[in-house]
Formats: sequence, structure tokens, C-alpha cells
Amino acid sequence: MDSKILADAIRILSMDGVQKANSGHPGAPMGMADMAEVLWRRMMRHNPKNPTWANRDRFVLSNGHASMLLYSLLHLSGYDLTIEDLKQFRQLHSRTAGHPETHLTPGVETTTGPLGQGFANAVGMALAEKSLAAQFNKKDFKVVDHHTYVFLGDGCLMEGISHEVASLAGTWKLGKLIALYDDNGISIDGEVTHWFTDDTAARFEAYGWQVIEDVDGHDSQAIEKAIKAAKANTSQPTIIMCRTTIGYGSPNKAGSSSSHGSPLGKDEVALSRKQLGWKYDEPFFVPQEIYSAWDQSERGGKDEAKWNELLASYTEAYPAEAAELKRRLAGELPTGWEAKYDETVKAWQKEGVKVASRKASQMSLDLLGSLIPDLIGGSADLSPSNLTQYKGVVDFDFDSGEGTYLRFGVREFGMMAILNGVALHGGFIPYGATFLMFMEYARNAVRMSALMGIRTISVFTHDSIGLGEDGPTHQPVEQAAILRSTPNMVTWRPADAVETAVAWKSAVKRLDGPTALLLSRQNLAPQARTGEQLAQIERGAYTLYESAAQPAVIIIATGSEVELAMEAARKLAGEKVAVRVVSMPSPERFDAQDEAYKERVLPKAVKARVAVEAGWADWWYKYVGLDGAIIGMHTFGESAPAEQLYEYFGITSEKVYEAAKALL
Ligand SMILES: Cc1ncc(C[n+]2csc(CCOP(=O)(O)OP(=O)(O)O)c2C)c(N)n1
Ligand SMILES: [Mg+2]
Repeated sequence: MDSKILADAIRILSMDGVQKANSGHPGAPMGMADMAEVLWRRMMRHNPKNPTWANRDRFVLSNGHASMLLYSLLHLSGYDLTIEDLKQFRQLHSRTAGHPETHLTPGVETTTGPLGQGFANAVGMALAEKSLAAQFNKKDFKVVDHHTYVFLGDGCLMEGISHEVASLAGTWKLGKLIALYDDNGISIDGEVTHWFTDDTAARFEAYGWQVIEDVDGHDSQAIEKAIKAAKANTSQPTIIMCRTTIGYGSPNKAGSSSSHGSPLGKDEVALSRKQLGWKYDEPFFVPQEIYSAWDQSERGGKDEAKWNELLASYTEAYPAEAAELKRRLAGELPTGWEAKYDETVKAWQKEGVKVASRKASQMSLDLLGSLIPDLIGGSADLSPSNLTQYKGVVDFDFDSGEGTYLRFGVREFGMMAILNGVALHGGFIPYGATFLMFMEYARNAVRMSALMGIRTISVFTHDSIGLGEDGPTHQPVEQAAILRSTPNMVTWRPADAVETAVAWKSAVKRLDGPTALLLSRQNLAPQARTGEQLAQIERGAYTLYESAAQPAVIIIATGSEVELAMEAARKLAGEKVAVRVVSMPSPERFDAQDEAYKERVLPKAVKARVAVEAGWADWWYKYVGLDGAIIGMHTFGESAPAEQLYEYFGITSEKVYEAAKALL
């Protein structure tokens, strides 16, 4: 069957979907339909009947506003996405959301919409493939062997993150990453020549990519030839620059930004049908012969069956490696790791280790690294400060793909979005590090990790004014509050080495979302705990100290300020005040506990409460109420040695003591 008609089916479904929803973006799907037809029907290895087949080629729609393209592709290829689903485009709880959301729709590899980030996710997926292949493939047994394809538009390439990740992809020699650029010369404001005049080809050549220029994005032969050339080059990522017409097929809106983000209109839809030569007037109707030509179930099933055979013979030849690979792909942790880990944490509790929590984090990584080979990650050029490089970890080798320590350079946003891609690919526990302040640079990727519900671990060190002399540009104030206000994010701000180790454990065990570890630059005193208290750390908050069973006043503290709370509490206890200190390293974990536990730790009847944290004070009203007191930050920081700053901002044990007294 003529590939033009098959591509037109995408165009029809896309414009009908947008028309029915009376909302959406028809132009990009209509422009990219030919590229998509070649890729999905001829090139990509995927099985619609098993969208989670481990060795499938990955496809990312970085210009996520073209969501109807992806839904049409999934539907036509034979995935579990019906024509009824397509008719529900953009409606509440449908599987065809405004922008593609992974976990909502089978076959959608990642959630896209924030431009540029899908591209970064794709880089992460290609990185994961390369690393996993290096760890598990044997001569004659390429059990990990797939490509990662990404569609991206002008918007993606204008975004700064595209620079960060394209640069890394070139350096990392991600030869199985293939980007197809929808070069239509249009973005929302009109013709991009007025704001986007980069020489994109020269730019990608400079990154070390193979660039295939001047491909007619409506010529399926040319597209196929380009993708073949891209696949043939295994040492460089490839960008294929496809010249396309936005809204292709629409007589009055093609080539214009008017087709970008609103329905074509009933009349124009009819005219487009005519211009395309589409014979069927009924919306959403696709004739059986087109469905048959599109269906990839048989081809995909064969591809997967072939791979299953390969995996079976690999399992025979290398049973241990095969078992390990299967464990990794299933996202299960190795058996027995936790008991060994806990033993060491108990030993730390006994010894009383006095280190900064960033150092404790590295010690935790030393331990985790020896127990769980699934870790992959690194730092955005702050390895010596973030302390993410652990015992025995080896730098990622660009040629062989061996080694799991990643030096992201100064690219926080790119790093976090790449880690999202790694997590989505599977087989790894990705982590990345920077100063807590520069979480802001990575912010949207951190949010996307929470939205997608995937396991990424952020190591955010230098977590307060406690970092000292670098001053307010580097001192986080509102960042913990921002992270804690992000749905499905779990933060930890541990008070000492033991709490840090528990935070890491909790992060590794958390399968349905990201964890942010907020860690100190300065040393933290070890706290004494009973076995019961040690076990309670995982619950996010617990009674660390009490002078009497019924407290008159409760002091809630996190991280470096737990020491101050303890000092104040001892002084109060000396005056026979019934005082309790609650250490709350993870408010989100605490909120998730049962009511009885929460009542035990923070009895509602006790209204005299003081919170202390060298962060945004207002956030703590949630736990102290309007009758409580908060010792925290109300302004930006200052440049000075840390001890002076704590004095200057009034974050001292004396102030905590006074605040508690005032409440009694
Ligand atoms: C980070 C981000 N900023 C802004 C937007 C809003 N937005 C959606 S599409 C678009 C224009 C994109 O242009 P292009 O990629 O060329 O898409 P085309 O018009 O060709 O479909 C913008 C600004 C967004 N989705 N993400
Ligand atoms: Mg464009």
C-alpha cells in the first residue's frame, strides 16, 4: 500500500481528534506523519502486543504537543489504544491526555510537553542502553541491543537543555541515538527566522553528531534512506533534518502557525480530506485495509520471539548473568542487601560518627555500591563537593560503555532529565548531584520525575546558609519548601550519619517516585538512639528525645538544626520543663504514616510547638499551627562564615529555647 495513504491516516485521526476535543495541535502531527510512518512501520522494532518488551526500540516524542501523532501511531500499529480512546482526546481520565503521559497510555515511553526534555530523556535512554549492553552483552549474545529514536521540533532545539544533552550525547558517543528534526520553520509566534537563526547542522556537527541534512520530510524513500544511514553509524548519534510543512494537507493552514495549536475548523477539515484525497468523510473512520497495512503486531511479535530465543540461549550459556539481567530489568533489588546495609548502619549508631551529611551520603554510597550494582549517576561538575564518587566506582567509558560514574559537567537540567530517561529505560537506579541551590536549574526535570512517578535520586548538598562564605547566590532558602510542595516528591534532610544512611535506603527502596536528599556541607553531631528510634527513622519523623512522657512543648527540627533543638531541649529539661524533640528528616514520609503513629509523635493536644530549620520559615506553620513558633529564614542569606550567619539570622539554640519558653 502507498505509504502516502498510510501517513494520511495519521493526519486524518490527528485533525479529527483535535477537532472533536476542540483543543490541541494538529499542525505538527500532520507535518511529521510521513516521518512517523517510515519509522514506525519499517524501521522501529517494537511489539504492540507487549509495549514493555525490554529490548524494544524506544521512541520519544519530544515535541509533545504533537500528542495526536503518537496516539494515532499507537492505535494504528495495534497497541491497546482504541478509536474510542482517540475520540476521548484531552478528556478527564482518558488515556489520550493533552500531552503524552507514560503510565497512562501503553506505548508512551515518557511524559513530554515541556519542550526539550523529551530529547534529554531520549539521551538518558540511549545512555542506559549503552551501559546495560556493556554490562551484560557477550560475544554472539547481544541481549541488550536497541535504538532510541526521538522526534523533536524547533522549540526543543531552541531550549537550552537541548544544548546540554546534545553535547553530552556527542561526548558519550551514543551511536544508537537517532533524532529526527521536524524542521518546519514555524513555532507559535510565526516564522522562526525572526528568532531562531542558528545553523543547526553546524551546531550538531560541533557536538560530534552525524548530521544528515536536507531530507524531504514528506518523501518516505528519502526518510528511510536517512534512517538507514543513521543506524549504520554506531559511533556517533545522528540528527536527521527533515524539512516539513506544518499542517501538511490543509489547503489554507499548511505552512502557517495557524495550524500549530488550534483545531483546523470543520470546513478546513473537510477541505483537507479533499486535498489529501482521503475518500471517507466520517470522522475517525479508517478502512480495514489501512489498518491491516499498519498493524505491527505480527512483525513485532516475531522480533520479540527472536529476542526471547536469544535470551534463552544466553541464559543457558551464562545463567548467572542472565538471572542478574532479569532481576535488573524487573527493577528488583538484590536479595539480602538490606540486612547487610542495616548492620553497618547499626554500627554507625553505636560508634557515633560525626561527619557532614554529604560525607555520610558518600559513606552510604560506598556501602550501597558494594551491595547494589544497579546504581548509575554522578554529579554536575561538583564531585568533590557533592561527594558522590564512591569506593570502587569507575568512570563511564565513552567507547566501551563500561563504568557507571557520570561526569555531567555543569549541566544540572540536562543531568536530571537524562536521569529520568535512564529510570524510564529500566535496569538502573539513577542518581545525580548538585548544590541544593542549583536544583532550581534542574527544577522542571525534578518535577517531571515526580509527575511520572519514577525512581530518581537527587543528592542536593550545601543545603542552607550553613554553607557559609559563598553567600546568598549559593545559599538555599526556599528550595526545601519548593521540593516539599511538589506532589509525589519525597525529601529527606537528615540530622546525622545514621539518618542519612536511612534516607538513602528509603530512596533506593522507593519505586514509585523520586527522592531528594538535602545534605549539609558542615559536620553534624551524631545523635543517640535506641533500637526502636533507629527503626522509626524510616517513618519520616520520630521522638528523638523527651524529658517526660507527656510533653508541655515539642520542638520539631530537621538536618543540621536538630543539634540546636537538642541543646535547647536539654536546657529546658534542666529547668524541669517537659520537652520533646521530634526529628523530622522526611515530612512526606511522616505524613504517610497511620494516624495513631502521627498522634504519638505529635499529639494534637500539645499546641506549644517550635519548629527550627535553616530554611523558609513559613513552610512550618503546617506542623506548629498559628499558636506555634518558627525559627527559620525570612530573607535571602548573606556572605559570611556559617557560625556568624546562624547568629545573625537568629537560628540558635538560645532562640529555640526562648521561643519554647514564650509558649509555655
Ligand atoms: C518549555 C516549554 N515552553 C513553552 C511551551 C509552549 N509551547 C508549546 S509548542 C511551542 C512552540 C514550539 O514550536 P515547534 O517545536 O516548532 O512546534 P511546531 O509549531 O512546529 O509544531 C511552545 C512555545 C512548552 N510546551 N514547553
Ligand atoms: Mg516548528
